[in-house]
Amino acid sequence: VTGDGGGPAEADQLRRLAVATLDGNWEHDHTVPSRTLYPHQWSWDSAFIAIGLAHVRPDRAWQELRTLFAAQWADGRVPHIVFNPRLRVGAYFPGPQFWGSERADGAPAAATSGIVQPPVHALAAWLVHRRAPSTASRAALTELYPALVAQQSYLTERRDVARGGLACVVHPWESGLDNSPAWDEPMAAVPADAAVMRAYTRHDTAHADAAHRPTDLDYARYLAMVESYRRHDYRDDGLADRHPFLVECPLFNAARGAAEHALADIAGVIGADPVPHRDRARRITEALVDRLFDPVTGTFQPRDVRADRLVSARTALGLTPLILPDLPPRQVAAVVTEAGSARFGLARRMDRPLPSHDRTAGDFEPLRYWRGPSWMNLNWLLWRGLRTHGRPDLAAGLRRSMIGLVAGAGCHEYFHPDTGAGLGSAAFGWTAALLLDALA
Ligand code: 2M8
Repeated sequence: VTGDGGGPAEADQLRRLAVATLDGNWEHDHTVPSRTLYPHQWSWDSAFIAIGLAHVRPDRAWQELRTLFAAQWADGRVPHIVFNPRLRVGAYFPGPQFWGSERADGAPAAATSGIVQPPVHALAAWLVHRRAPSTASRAALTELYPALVAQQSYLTERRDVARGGLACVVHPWESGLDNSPAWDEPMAAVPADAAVMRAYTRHDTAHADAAHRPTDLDYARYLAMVESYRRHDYRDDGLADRHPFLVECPLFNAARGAAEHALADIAGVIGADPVPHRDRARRITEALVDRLFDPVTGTFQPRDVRADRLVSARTALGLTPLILPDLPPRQVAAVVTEAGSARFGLARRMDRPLPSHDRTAGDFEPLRYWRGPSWMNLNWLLWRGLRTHGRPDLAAGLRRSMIGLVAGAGCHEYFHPDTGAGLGSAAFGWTAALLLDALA
């Protein structure tokens, strides 16, 4: 699992596998993360997928983003799932009936969820353009720019519950790392009973081993959090008084900051003003350092806003602020130290894949989803951060490890953090897409 894709012939073979995976998951005007587990369009998956499509099908990369933003809500939120109306009821749980987005003000015509995911889309749009600049890509940037700005405004104006400059996630699904140990402490305050799940049929455990997925108790809490938000038609006023889960996530806010940097770059190309974006980016980075960096542990940790304290788990989320180009040197050094520690094992020659959770922790679970396995998107974010902050040596080590994962197991959704064995879906969109980016 530590190979580098071998020679050009092996790299070509991997590229073909990645392209075939993306082709297989292409559905009319978007890409599904997986045909079995996730048959609709997911928000941050589409951003990562666009980054990969830019290398082979730039037209599809732009279509991917356009289709997603066509389902943007009037308040600027970009829903985490856009449901495909052609699929049978029950193709995914919880489906459109559970979310009931049609009853909320400002929801689009398409059925969607009511929550969001990390805003990595402006960065994706910028990278797609940079990969293949053309008249068409400039037109696409011009078209997407107001929507990307509205996405950011929503998060800044409606989700900064603590008024400290950071956006809250109202559900672990919004973080993208559903059952990360980072959410155990804040989730413990969400009342739920695993027996609730007897009233529902989970779809995920029909396609993946239940031991590799969140538990029924996790799901009962996930549904309780959706119900709490849905009861108020997904409005954000008064969240502090009524919502059981409010957390400032380092990855989510690092993505917000990186988005402002990308919007400044985009503004430069389309003749808009980059300055407000650079200012906002600076304020987000300052707030991130101020509110989420723990000088004692030397890492970034989520803040549970209801309890007003940092969560204690040290997960890979803490490494992701490295994507911010203006992260101060002290925090850059701290993140690189944390990544290179026995917890995560980043090295010029990696002997094991990058885990999603501290591998020295008692609750590290090598097979269970976001509680240990290696994920291509977290690898990619750290890889990008290392290049941004002048660590090409470590970036090269991580890149070899990423390529080695797919060379050893295929385009799996996640990988065993010791053996590199493939887990979850065997034909996963962002794994294929980000591999193409790593191979470029
Ligand atoms: C996973 O999340 C969904 C809920 O949104 C699920 O478990 O059903 C996460 O890995 C998330 O990050 C990802 O976007 C989604 C689709 O790949 O699957």
